[in-house]
Amino acid sequence: MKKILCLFLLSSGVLPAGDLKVVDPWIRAVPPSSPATAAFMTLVNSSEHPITVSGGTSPIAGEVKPMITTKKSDGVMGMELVESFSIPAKGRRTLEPGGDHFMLMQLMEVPKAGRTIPLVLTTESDGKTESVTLQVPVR
Ligand SMILES: [Cu+2]
Repeated sequence: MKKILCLFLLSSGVLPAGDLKVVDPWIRAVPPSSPATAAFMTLVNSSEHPITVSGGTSPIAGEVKPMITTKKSDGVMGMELVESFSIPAKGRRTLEPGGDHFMLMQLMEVPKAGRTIPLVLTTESDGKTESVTLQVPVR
């Protein structure tokens, strides 16, 4: 049954809605002078294929990119842009403060606590590109 479903999805050319679930997304409120902020969430892949998320778009930011947090040998924390986040088949990936996140750069508007910000993520699975639109609370 699962094999038949998978073949059907392959031929349809569309990543079905619901394959990538986004749990508890939020954007960090920042002071007005801040050039960037971060979005956190848990990405849950309910499909039989790995899903990658290469970033996205938001009306408040010039760029939305996946970033990881790094720690140098001297203990200094830093951040590094990565090509994408991958979520294994039937797996999940948690983006949280001090770890992975989406960086919202070149802020055109400062996200204030209590607001809700649209965020569109670009996903790829099995060679097909899709987008997932989120309404993300700021806190
Ligand atoms: Cu960052």
